[in-house]
Amino acid sequence: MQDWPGLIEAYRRWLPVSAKTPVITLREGATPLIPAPVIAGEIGRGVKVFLKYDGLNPTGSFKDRGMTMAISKAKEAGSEAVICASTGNTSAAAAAYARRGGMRAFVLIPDGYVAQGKLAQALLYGAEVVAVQGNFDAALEIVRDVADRYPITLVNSVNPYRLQGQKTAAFEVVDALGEAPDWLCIPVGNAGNISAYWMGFNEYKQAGHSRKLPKMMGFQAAGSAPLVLGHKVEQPDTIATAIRIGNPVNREKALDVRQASGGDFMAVSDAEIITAYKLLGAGEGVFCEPASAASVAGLLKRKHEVPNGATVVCVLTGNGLKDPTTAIEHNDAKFHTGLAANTEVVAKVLGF
Ligand code: AN7
Repeated sequence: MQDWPGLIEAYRRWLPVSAKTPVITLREGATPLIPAPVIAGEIGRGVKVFLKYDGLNPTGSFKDRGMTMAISKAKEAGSEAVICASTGNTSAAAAAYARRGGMRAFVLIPDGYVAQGKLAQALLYGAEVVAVQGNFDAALEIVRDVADRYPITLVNSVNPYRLQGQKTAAFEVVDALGEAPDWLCIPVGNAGNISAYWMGFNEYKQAGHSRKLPKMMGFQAAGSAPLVLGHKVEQPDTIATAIRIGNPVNREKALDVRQASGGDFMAVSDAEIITAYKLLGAGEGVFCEPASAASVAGLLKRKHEVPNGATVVCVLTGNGLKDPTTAIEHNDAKFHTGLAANTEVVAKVLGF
């Protein structure tokens, strides 16, 4: 098998890069589309469900797709430093790609609301991390100001190159299925990814790679669902810290996507997110982070509306290892601790 070159090389003709662009890559992309028979079984009626497991990117989330583009273009423009606000995954990706490109990375995070693995990554990759006493939305305002005033490139999803890179996930889905799915279920925070997928599906259709476009089904956590409510949420709250966002920057784009695709936005509760998270783990053998499970929670909530025989793709945006704390607190496993290291004792507790 030929070595995968990373998504910029693989999809070069679809991306705003030239021979002069220094490609900063960790060979992101080419993530698996995994059949999900247990989830499909909950729906029945010949519905097929697939998981786009973007948690298998180099830093463990879909953010790598956007970051290889944003960082390569920042490097091309001569930038020496990048900055972002983040609920965790953007900071991990920005740090890894910026350092790989020999640039400084500054990241602002909401103090106390970033999953352990993500914080560990930002630190280990060599970012300069600032934890602020405020939520993601407050941190984003600050980094926008800083990027306006100083020679630092902003790499949040207001940076258009981010969405360019992220649209390649839609290409991969169509390449794998040979057609676009009927539904795409996706977690929504800042609404960059849903907008990027829609762009990708449209470009591929225009080029004749697919005949249809999916309905775009965006799911937000009930405690931070500004797109469902139709207004900002001042104090967003959810166990899915990745999507703890009250004022999405790509709001207008996302509303257009909903309309143009005939899709919908809906809120899922933390309890529904955790149910889907556990089903993915113990039912399908797929470990994603809580925010990602919102896509499956949403699909199960809307299962009666899925047409018979339809193909559904749920996007699993981040790896479960990002947030071990939630996994350890929320599972239905039998966990026997403190036992003597003795075969009889162990066999007995296992029920033999
Ligand atoms: C796992 O890292 O906003 O709707 O700062 O980490 O494109 O914002 C993360 C978002 C879904 C939402 N799933 O995507 C950040 C950040 C996971 C995420 C989303 C995020 P968008």
